[in-house]
Formats: sequence, structure tokens, C-alpha cells
Amino acid sequence: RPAPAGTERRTGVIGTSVLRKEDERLLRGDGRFTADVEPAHVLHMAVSRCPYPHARVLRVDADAARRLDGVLHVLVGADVRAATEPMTVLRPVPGAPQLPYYALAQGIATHEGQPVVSVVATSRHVAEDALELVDIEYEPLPHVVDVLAALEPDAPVLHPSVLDSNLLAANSDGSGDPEARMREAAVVVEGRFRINRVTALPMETRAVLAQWRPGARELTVHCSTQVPHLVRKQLAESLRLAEGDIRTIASDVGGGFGLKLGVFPEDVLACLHAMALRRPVKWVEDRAEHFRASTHARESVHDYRIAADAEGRILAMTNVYATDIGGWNSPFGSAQLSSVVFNGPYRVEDGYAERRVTLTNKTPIGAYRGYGQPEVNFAYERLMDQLARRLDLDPVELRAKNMLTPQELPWKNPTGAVYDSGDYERCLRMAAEAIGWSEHRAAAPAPRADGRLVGIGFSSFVERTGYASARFLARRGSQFGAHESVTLRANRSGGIDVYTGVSTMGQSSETAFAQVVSDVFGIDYAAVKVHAGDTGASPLNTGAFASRTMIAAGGALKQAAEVLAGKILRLAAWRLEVEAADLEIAGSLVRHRENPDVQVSLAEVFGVAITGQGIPPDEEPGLESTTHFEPSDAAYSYGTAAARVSVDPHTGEFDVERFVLVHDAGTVVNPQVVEGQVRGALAQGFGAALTEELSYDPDTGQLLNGSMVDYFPPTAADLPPIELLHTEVPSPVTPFGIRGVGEAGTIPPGAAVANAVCDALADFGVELDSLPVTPEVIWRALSHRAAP
Ligand code: SMO
Repeated sequence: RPAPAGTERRTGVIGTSVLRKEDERLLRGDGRFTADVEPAHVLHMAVSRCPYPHARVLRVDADAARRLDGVLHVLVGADVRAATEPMTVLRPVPGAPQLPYYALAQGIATHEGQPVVSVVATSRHVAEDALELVDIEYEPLPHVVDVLAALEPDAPVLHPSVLDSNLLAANSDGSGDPEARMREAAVVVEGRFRINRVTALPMETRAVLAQWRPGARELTVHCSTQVPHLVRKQLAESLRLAEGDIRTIASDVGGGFGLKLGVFPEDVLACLHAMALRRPVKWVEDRAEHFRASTHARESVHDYRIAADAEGRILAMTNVYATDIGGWNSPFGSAQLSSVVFNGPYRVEDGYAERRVTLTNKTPIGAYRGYGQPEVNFAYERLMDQLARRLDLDPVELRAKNMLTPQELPWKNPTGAVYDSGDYERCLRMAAEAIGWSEHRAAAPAPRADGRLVGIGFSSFVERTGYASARFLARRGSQFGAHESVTLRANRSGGIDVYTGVSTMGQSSETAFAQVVSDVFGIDYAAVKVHAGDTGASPLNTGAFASRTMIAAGGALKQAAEVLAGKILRLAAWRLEVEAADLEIAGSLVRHRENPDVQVSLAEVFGVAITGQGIPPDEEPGLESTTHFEPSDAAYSYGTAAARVSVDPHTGEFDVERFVLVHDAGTVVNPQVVEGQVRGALAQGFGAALTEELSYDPDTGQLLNGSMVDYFPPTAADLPPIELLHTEVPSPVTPFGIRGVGEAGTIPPGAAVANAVCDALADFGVELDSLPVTPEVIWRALSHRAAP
């Protein structure tokens, strides 16, 4: 693979499937998750949660709980009100007011599962027994759980002290005159697309362990988070502490997926208890709590329109959508990429995305792998197939005709996103070829012997990875920047320690960071050790989300490595009495390029630097570098998926027989990691597309399936066979040409499968417009249609 200009590869370890640094400890059971940290005298917290979707807390009587043997401390709403500030939102929706979101309900709870009382005891079971003794009198209030109903004038208003409706924020981004284009168009296809509420379901639920040493003014907080430095900031604000008083540590994190972005009520509560008791306090979320207390995702209703001329050239595209935020604005707010990439990979000059972020009496919605992109992909790709049918065009040719070409990039879309580079059509053509599209298109396959019909569907997407810039984020009120920061420090053993605030949550950042350092430096991969997730031992950084880590951290690592490498060569040159320009780092030594016998070990050079004994007079002692790097823009990954399904037209039962994904993540740092990231995201994508849905009873407002017994993430055996193909166009905006890769797989499964089902059932005129795609949904659609 060609290296982009300006990058240098020394050990060649970038681009190879080296074994993951993380695996040995995880496979040996030596991982350290928050629950594994067991300080002496640790206490345990349990939380009483509102059982209603909307209720006034009339009276709390915790006397009996306080008297229970083993109970040490109880907090009620007023305690939290007196001691804390409301929790902040890291990525607010522009125009949204701050809601008074406290760690315990203040008089009124706005969703089932909202914390009302917290108890600390000598064990979790005593704490839970104590909850049974807390007497809370609720007055149930009228509730609304449907996102569109919540916007009706007669809906109960959730936060009347701040807002006079449930519309948290509304805003629009766009360009041109789409309404005029709609009037001129030969054809306009439109539809209302309903996206299901799902949840990320990390294997490790949320967890927190807080310890307070008042004499030292030191609050140490272990927590399972993607953003330890941002949690520290939010905790300082809520607890009225200085940031310097807080150290957050996220050692191993058992999956984040966007759910673990920022501070949650239980984090604040555990700290308050620990500060009052001066003893460590731990809370590990149980799975039943997780379904009601951790964030949900995706739920939204999209009204989409695509206008085209008679040849199928898109003239305009619009997306007006209501997105459910639940009972509070969660730490990461609503999924904002439903606006940013609403037009997918297609050339749209005239268009807009208009969102209405809507409060409902349900668990707050937060970020989840894909962050708004699976939602819009389902809508625009369903409409592309409908447009092809209306114009009697081949859906692959229609897509190809409208895709931006490599020559048109970089290109600014109607919301201002600048697609950097890529060959979108190539992925589409490869997917069509792999799935056998031209044969299928030329002769519609006959029904199978058992009556099943076969269909093929496509989904093409462009995916934003990383952030445009700190300036872009500032305009939107984000509480973080677009950069990443690392510290590299040489040690006397001849190795490099890497310190990063990016916590380890399955994304293989330790491995990839070590690969970059090894390659830029020329030092052995094994000699690089990554220390992750501790704010007490890493530079202030942004964090692991938005598929941004390698995009931004790759540059910081490269810069820091280059700074250190330069100094190492100067120190070695002084020692060897040769010119630095004639030296190179190779494995564990520095040697002369022409005369390799002239050499010195890295351990010796590092020791000299660390002691300052034997360095040139104009050099400072020490061998350490901290750098901050902001890429020049976001990088856009892209791809096309193709699904082949067989459907029973009598029952709607269907099988995904083949699933091909052709994806471009730019320069690949570690092929096996990329493969794993794409497959993992596809598994979550298939879950959301086919089997997962959090359902609320409209009458009681309660979650109907908040347990692993009746919420169905796919197992490995449930997944269709997956065929992955890659193209590798380097991005010009990132170091090494890297694009983000962690989220892509969540995007296309819904649209590709739905399009395949609709292709199989084309003679019945079935057009699916909601997720998940289930046999029941298909059967209902069929039962409204006459057989052909
Ligand atoms: S949904 Mo991701 O962790 O930005």
C-alpha cells in the first residue's frame, strides 16, 4: 500500500496484524475493571428509582432504612440539591437550554428509573434491603412516551420551569432552494421512517468507585468511562471542587459504544457518599438498572423527501425529524449526525436537515455507535430504492449516477460538512459484483421450491469520523476540543512509555498507539508500553468517541515521536562522535547508516538523557514529549453493503443468506483490528435492524422489555454470514491517511436488509418504513397487499 506523502514508516508495523497489547491480560483474567478494584473498608451503594414514567415525589421517609444494621448513609433529593450543581451536557444541542438535572430527583421524576434515594451500606445486599425500607409516596402524573405525541399542544410538559413545551431545541441546516427544486422535479419520493429505540448494552455495565482523602483534598474516582478527563471536569463542576482535587481512572472498560460518555447521576452520588463517610463507596450497575438508568439510543421519526429529474438525478433532499431525548438531556445529548450526513454519499446541492429534539417520559437518549447515521441511512436508502422503482432504473445505476466522484472531492454538503476524499462508486461496484447483482437483475430469480422469494438490497453510506475542528465545536457549545494529546517518555530499560487519557474499551487503542510509536521511531513494538485512562498520569485530552481516536491521536503520537527521535539521535551522535544525520534508530539501538558497527543501545542513550550525565552542553536533560494534535478536518469513511435475503411471502419469515460490506477506512493500522471493529459494529447494527427494540406501554408508560429475557441482541449464531472487503484510499486530512473505523458497521444493515426484502416482495408492492425489520412487520405489510 502506498504511504501518503510526508509520512515515513520505519519498522513497517503500521499495516500489519500484530497481536493486541490488551489481549494477554484480558485472556488471563488480569484485566482490571472498576468492579475489580477492592480497597479496604469499601462500602456499597444502591439506588431507589422512580417506578413511574412521570411522578411527583410527595414524601420520602428513610428512617427505617437508616436504622437497618449495616446502613451508613442515605441521600435524598434535598441533600443533593444543597451539595451539588446540576450535571452538564458535554455536547449540547445548539439552542437547548440547560435543564436542572440533579443526581437525585428534585420533587418530580420524569422517567422510570430516575434515581430518587441512594443508600450506602456494608454490602450491596444490605443496601438493597435498605431500599425496601425506604418509604416513598409518589403522585403519578400524566405522561407521554411517544415522540410525536410529546410535541402535541395537549401533551404534559416535562420541565415547565425551563420550557413551555417538550421541544428542547429545534434547528435547521441546509443550502440552496430545495422547495423550488421539488416543484421542478419529475418525481418526488417521500416517506415517514420510524427508527426503534435500542440500547448499546456493553458487557460491563456502568460502575464507579469513589474515595475521598479530605486532608489531601483528593477525590479518586475509578469509573467505567470513555472520557476520564471529561468526567473529571463534570464532577468538579457538579461537586463544586477544583479539577485538581479529582483524579478519575478508567482502567479496563468493558465496552463503551457511546453510552459511557460523561457523568451520570450515580457517579455524583457515589462521590457525595464517599465524601460524607470518608470511606470508599462503590456502585456497580446491575443489568435491570442498566435497562432503565443507562442511556438508550436512536429513537426518531424522519420525514424524508428526495426529488429527482426524469433520468434520476437528485435535485433536492430534505430530512425533517423528531428525535426523542427522553426525560432529561443526557451527558452527550442527542445524536447529531442525523443532520450532518443526511444526504449520504450523494450529490445534493439543495437540501436541509431540520431536527426537533423532543423530551418524553422515558430513559434519556445518548450517543450510541453510529450517532445518528444508521437512522438516516435507513431513510435515504429506502427512498433511493423507491426512486429507482418509480423511474424504472437499476438501483445500483441510480446510486452510481448520484454518488460524488473522486474528482468532485473535497466537497461541502448542504450542512457544511466537507467530505474529504474517496471512491464511493468503487465500493458500490465491488459490492454489486460480490453479491451477484447483474445476474439477479437480468433475470429475476424464480421462487424457491418452498415458495420463498429471493431479493438483493444495497445500502451505501458516508460516515463522519472525528470532528471538523475546535472552531466548529465551539460554535456548537461543545465542552471539548477536536484534538488528542499524548505524552511519550523514555525509560532506562530502553523502552518508551506512552501516557494517554484514551481509556481502553475494546477499540485496541493501546495496540494501535504502540504501532504508530514503533513505526515512527523505529523502535521495537514490544518496547512500547501504553498507560491509559488515568487523569493523574496522562495529558488533558478529549477522549474515545466519534471514531476519532486514531485520527487525532495518530498525529499527536507522530509529532511526539518525531520530537523525541530527533533528540535521541542528537544525544547518540554526541556519544558516538558522529553526525546525527548519519544515524538511525533500529529496534533497540541507534546505529550509523553506513557503518552499523558504530552503534549505541537505546537503553544507554535513554539513561544518559534521564541522568543528564554525558549530554551535549546545549541540551536539556530528560527525554519526554507531550504533544497536542488537531487534524485539519473530520475524515469521512464510506462503504456499500449488499444483502441477499429469502422471504416466505405467506409468513414474512426471512433469512439473510449473504451480507457483503465493502468499506474504506483509509490507511489501515492493523487489519485484524479493523476487521474486528467492523464485525463488532455489524453485530450491533444487525441487532438494531432486526431483533432489538425497547418497547414502552403507551398506557402505563412503562418499559415492557427491560431485561435480557425479552430484549434480543443477536448472538454469534444469529448473525448472517458476513463477507468483508476493503478499499484503502488514504484521507488527506489525517496523519497516515487514517479514517475512523469503529462505527461503520452499525450503519447499513437496516437499509440493506429492508431493501432486499422489498426487492424480493416487489410484486406485492411492499415498502418497509420502520425498524426493526421483523417477520411480523413484513407479514403485516403483506396482508395489506393483494398477491400479484
Ligand atoms: S456514539 Mo460514539 O462513542 O461517538
